[in-house]
Amino acid sequence: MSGIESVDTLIIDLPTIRPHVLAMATMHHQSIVLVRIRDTDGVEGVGEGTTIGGFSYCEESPESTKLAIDDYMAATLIGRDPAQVGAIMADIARQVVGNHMAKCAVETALLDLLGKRLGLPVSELIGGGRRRDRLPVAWTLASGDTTKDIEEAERVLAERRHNIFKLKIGKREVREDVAHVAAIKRALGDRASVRVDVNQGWSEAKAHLGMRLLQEADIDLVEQPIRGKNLAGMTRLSAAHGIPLMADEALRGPGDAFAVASTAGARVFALKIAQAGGLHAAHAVATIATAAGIGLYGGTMLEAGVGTAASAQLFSVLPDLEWGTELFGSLLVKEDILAEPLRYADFHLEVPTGPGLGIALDEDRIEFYRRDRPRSPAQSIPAKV
Ligand code: MUC
Ligand code: MG
Repeated sequence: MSGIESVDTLIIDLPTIRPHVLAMATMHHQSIVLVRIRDTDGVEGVGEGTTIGGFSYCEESPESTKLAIDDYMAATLIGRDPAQVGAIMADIARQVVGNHMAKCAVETALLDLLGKRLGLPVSELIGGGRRRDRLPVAWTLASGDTTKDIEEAERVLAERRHNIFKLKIGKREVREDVAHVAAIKRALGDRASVRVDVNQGWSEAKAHLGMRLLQEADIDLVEQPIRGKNLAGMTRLSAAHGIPLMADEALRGPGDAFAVASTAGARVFALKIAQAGGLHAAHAVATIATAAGIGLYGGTMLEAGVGTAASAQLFSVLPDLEWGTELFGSLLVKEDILAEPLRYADFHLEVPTGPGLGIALDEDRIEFYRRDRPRSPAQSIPAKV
């Protein structure tokens, strides 16, 4: 039997193609935590733990993710049979509360390693196997400028890359934000689905106004308008408006999924492997949603290639993905760390078919973008948002 021999982590700061403006942060780069787990036969599995905007999205940051793996999870992994993914993750769960991004990175690496050993894609190891080879993929318009957003949407529509757009709002006054969204919807018309993500930026009163105005503007979906912890408010908003409310920050794993489903707090769930605590936890969230008649959307924490491939493997096995996915993180960074880029064509992402995650790493880019590489001040990427 081969055992796990080493666990290594790295923080990698990847500049974005443009500033990405969200209600709680403006991203100029994406910081990912790459985990590499190697067994005694020299087979390596990789995983990614990624959040958004340092500590501004949730209680985890790239630095805390790295620390959780190095100081609290690695010892549990060393010497274990890498095939026992469930048993290893259960032991980690007993020792570490929360830290979902770190758990996701570790579980992803174990599944990648196991898939490589067996010669099977991760999709064949979870949830009954693959049901689709390509996933519809949305793009987020978040330059902060209406004209630029319309130009960007027209460009990617013409390239047949995306025809679903998510707009990040919640920073400005409700009417100003809705005017921005409505202008984009008017420009795109029926050629695209337009949705918004408020990232918890509104009070309940603002959300009532916003949802009414967004419905009038023919917007298809409103993501996390108020705090994810305010389930009663989400239930009231969902009941009051025809436009569907999608839960995102409210869903930190199966327990939250059960709470939101049983209080009718959302009609759609954004499924995120990082937020749920891994692929199996995200699959459980999906099962709860399906049982409750809640639609599914394949969400992202804006992971780069490794996390995007892992999410794609999971989303490829789900019975129904009514709202498509937003697995575009790899396109938001100027350069990804994959040897071969993920393939986006005809409004879809192709799910990699090779063993494990079906990807290989570009070691030169990893060396170049790793945060701990010595560099001159002029070359440095700010470590914090
Ligand atoms: C979020 O809150 O959904 C997903 C797409 C995007 O632009 O931001 C993320 C995070
Ligand atoms: Mg969101």
